Amino acid sequence: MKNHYKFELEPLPYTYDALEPFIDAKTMEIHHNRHLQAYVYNLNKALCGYEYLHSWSLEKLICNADRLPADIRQAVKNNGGGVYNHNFYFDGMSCSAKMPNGRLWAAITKTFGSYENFVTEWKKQALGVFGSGYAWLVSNCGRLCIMTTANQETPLTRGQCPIMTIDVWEHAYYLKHYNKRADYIEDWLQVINWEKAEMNFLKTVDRHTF
Ligand code: MN3
Repeated sequence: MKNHYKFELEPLPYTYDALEPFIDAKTMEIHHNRHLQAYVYNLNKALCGYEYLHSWSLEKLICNADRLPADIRQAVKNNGGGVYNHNFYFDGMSCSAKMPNGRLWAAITKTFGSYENFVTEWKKQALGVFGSGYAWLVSNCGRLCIMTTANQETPLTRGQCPIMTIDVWEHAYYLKHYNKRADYIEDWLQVINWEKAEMNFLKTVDRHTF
């Protein structure tokens, strides 16, 4: 994946209909091919006149937004966050979701008491996002917690390492689930890419404990 200017629309690792019946093909197509495409386009548009920023990674742009020229700062925050968050969200789903049994699973059951408790807390947080945003499972030095971000803010700017995320902007579910975010969250729980989440978790554990 190209991780600096000129940013590109990263193809999904599955087809648009792969997550049926939980997430419908039309929602996936519009979400990826229009919403994410617009974030990519607008991020490039903001950066195009600033050659010295063309080698900066997406993470560097997001984490150093305060160092950016004032006239593009908000556009890079919004659209850079939009690209980062959507890539994370799309990569974090799978049509062949297997229940986990690795170190993340052990950490989840240890932190929350049980998988059921984790799901209860996850639903509460994802439902509680007022307006548009995301719920995240994050790791801080290997310690798990669930957090939310508004609009296109990322956990990176709060020093948290993301493990998995659910996009709760209405465009992520409105065509199929209408206003019923709880039903969408329930369906999303069926398509978590646990292998990817495990990989993300191991990266944060390795970084801090070895
Ligand atoms: Mn979205």
